[in-house]
Amino acid sequence: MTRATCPYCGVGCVVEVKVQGGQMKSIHADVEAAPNFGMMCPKGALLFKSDDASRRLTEPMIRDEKGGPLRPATWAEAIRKVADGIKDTLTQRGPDAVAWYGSGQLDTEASFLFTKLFKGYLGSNHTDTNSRLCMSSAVAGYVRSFGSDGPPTCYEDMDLADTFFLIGANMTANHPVLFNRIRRRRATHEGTRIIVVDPRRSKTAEFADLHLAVKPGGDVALLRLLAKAALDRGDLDLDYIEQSVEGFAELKQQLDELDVDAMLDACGVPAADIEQAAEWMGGGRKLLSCYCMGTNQSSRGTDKNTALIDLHLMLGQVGKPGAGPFSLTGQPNAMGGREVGYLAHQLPGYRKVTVDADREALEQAWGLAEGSIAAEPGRPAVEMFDAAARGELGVLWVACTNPAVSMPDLDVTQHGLRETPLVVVQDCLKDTETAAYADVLLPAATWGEKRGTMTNSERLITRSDAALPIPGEARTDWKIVCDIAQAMGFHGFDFADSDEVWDEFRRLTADTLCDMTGITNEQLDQHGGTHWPYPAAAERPTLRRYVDGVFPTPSGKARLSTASYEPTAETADDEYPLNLTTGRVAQHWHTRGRTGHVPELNRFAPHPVADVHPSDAGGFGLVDGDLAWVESRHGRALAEVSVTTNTRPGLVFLPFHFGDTLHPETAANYATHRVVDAISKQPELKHAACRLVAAPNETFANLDEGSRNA
Ligand SMILES: Nc1nc2c(c(=O)[nH]1)N[C@H]1C(S)=C(S)[C@@H](COP(=O)(O)OP(=O)(O)OC[C@H]3O[C@@H](n4cnc5c(=O)[nH]c(N)nc54)[C@H](O)[C@@H]3O)O[C@H]1N2
Ligand SMILES: Nc1nc2c(c(=O)[nH]1)N[C@H]1C(S)=C(S)[C@@H](COP(=O)(O)OP(=O)(O)OC[C@H]3O[C@@H](n4cnc5c(=O)[nH]c(N)nc54)[C@H](O)[C@@H]3O)O[C@H]1N2
Ligand code: SF4
Ligand SMILES: [Mo]
Repeated sequence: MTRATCPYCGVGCVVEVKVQGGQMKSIHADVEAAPNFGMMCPKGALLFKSDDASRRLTEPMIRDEKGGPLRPATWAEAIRKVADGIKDTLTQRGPDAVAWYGSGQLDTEASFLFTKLFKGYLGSNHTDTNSRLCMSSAVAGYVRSFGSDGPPTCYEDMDLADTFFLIGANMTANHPVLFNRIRRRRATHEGTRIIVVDPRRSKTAEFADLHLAVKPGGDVALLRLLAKAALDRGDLDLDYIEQSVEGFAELKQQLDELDVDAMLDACGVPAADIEQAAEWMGGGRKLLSCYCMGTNQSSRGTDKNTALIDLHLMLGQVGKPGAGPFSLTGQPNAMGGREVGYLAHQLPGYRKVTVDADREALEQAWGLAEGSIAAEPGRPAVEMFDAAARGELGVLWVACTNPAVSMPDLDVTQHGLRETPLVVVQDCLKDTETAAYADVLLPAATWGEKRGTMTNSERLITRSDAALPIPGEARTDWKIVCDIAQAMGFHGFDFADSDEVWDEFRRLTADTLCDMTGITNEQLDQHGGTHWPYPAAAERPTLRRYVDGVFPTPSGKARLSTASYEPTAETADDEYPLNLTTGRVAQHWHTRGRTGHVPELNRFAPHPVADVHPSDAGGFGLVDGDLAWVESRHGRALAEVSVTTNTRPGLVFLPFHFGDTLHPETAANYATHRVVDAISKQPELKHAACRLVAAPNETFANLDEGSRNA
């Protein structure tokens, strides 16, 4: 038996892998072990069937000319090509032409070393990741309200809350083990209430005591109405506000002057339902809010986050058992990536590139000359690909992510990949949509084959071990970074193993807000996991943050915002009368690298299905089961139509899992757009104006298998 952290969602389930005859035979979870205590979802339980040897990239490959064929290469040749390409680009075009696009699925060790190489040694802050499409509004929200990233809450709060406010999160599909925990609480604690805010009647909404079918993008209007109701009901915790919160007078004035009718119209939720929700959220009941992409993937993502945190601060529901604003992480190590500072504005240990002392601390620790780290933030993901499309990049190194499916507005993204002279793709599969653009393919070891560390949604750090040998010539991600850094002549990358990398990173967190100096390799091997903060001098890890009501802001108080409702970037009009939202189904993980090859999962979702309300389908001449193009101003995506009242009139829901390897023009992201939140730079993947066009001559090869969104 080998212990590993599930490579899928941010719940971070710890599982036991059983190997027999050189193959994975089964996956179990230990009932005693945190964080999942014996629970798993079908995706996790079927992991042992998810490795498709025929698709594995087991040797480096090189394309000698753009668009030409790939050929096998030795590591020496591939490393040389990447190292020389970076060196030449730096000399000829400077550090702004060198970029890395990574992933919240890399382990902490690899994410840390990519950050160290690019920001420290190459002088390029152009490192960003798919977390920009995922968690950056949550980061911006926490920083704006609390002065620091990182959730205040932990999973134990789900065993203690009275009211769950799930906004923009379809937890039955996407954080299933946590949703089970919430349901267990309701089953065993009388009076527990679950409120779900989602424009769709998702499976999660079906379990709710109250479903608020908010208009797409209407969350800030709803949250302000809830704050006003709390104020009017006398539910505010004035002592807490007095001691721990600033900005109350301004927000109160905003609420006093709130145009209630306009806000009711903007959110589309009946006033009586808002009153009911306010009653269940107030009265001193322990309130736990869980939120995810419905709040983050918005041109108002930071405002949505802070308006929610404002509500918690005014109700005094922060830093108490069973209470708090809990941002659910999507990927298994997106939290760890934030800790190592892999986003374009960050540095390891929750430091920032713009802070002199932060840069100096790392330059000293790494033995680099003063000024080695650039003081300007790099380009966030969408800008990075925009720059690529303008021909401004010489090297783009993509690791552990499939942007040719997952980035918004794919035409621009794919153009950027074509325009960049040296595209390096580091993946465990050879035939991803992004690999089609690679000039060098670097074969990576994947889950189950390597040792490494991850941090889940509740700041719990766990360690995975290798159950199987690494196939062929593949190497671990952290080792590939070291090999290339060393080929460029850099010292500081001569680690004997991944434990040494962890030790270097851990020490760099000393005296920072995410201090992990107490979390040694030995400890990670003994325990199921350990929360941070955990300074070496502390007796135990910190389960909940801000319990003393003191926040890492200049005044020590949390900050209320005056965020106000603004519509989505695109709104429906005569030409494009519908609103497209995109998201996930329970069976698939992102671009289906694994789940697309597990028959038990794929059978239920073999191709994209667009949920369309009956009042909309007829107008476009469509009936259930038809194929149609979901068309926007940016492009179109093919899907099977499911006519269902689970979506609001005017709203089309399309999963983004399917890329061109399934069928040309199926990716939802051909139809999404590139507008980002002004603060977090997260793209608005949840809203684009669209229309439907019947596609009677199209077919999916596997149409007979049938499927319906979960
Ligand atoms: N099965 C599965 N699980 C996953 C993943 C996966 O690919 N598959 N991916 C993981 C990752 S990386 C992430 S980030 C998470 C994402 O987890 P979630 O955020 O739960 O997933 P989504 O389906 O993207 O979006 C959630 C909901 O937001 C709703 N929504 C759309 N617009 C709005 C709006 O304006 N307001 C509100 N309140 N809601 C809106 C959608 O209808 C949808 O039901 O899941 C993780 N878990
Ligand atoms: N329209 C729309 N678009 C979206 C979203 C949405 O809701 N709507 N959600 C966004 C969000 S939240 C996210 S997180 C992204 C996810 O989007 P991506 O990150 O593009 O999706 P994945 O399919 O998880 O890509 C991971 C890649 O890493 C490879 N891989 C697996 N293990 C390893 C490993 O150990 N090492 C290396 N080097 N490679 C490995 C896999 O084969 C796969 O190619 O999509 C975003 N895009
Ligand atoms: S809930 Fe998430 S972490 Fe747990 S088994 Fe399922 S996919 Fe894996
Ligand atoms: Mo995500």
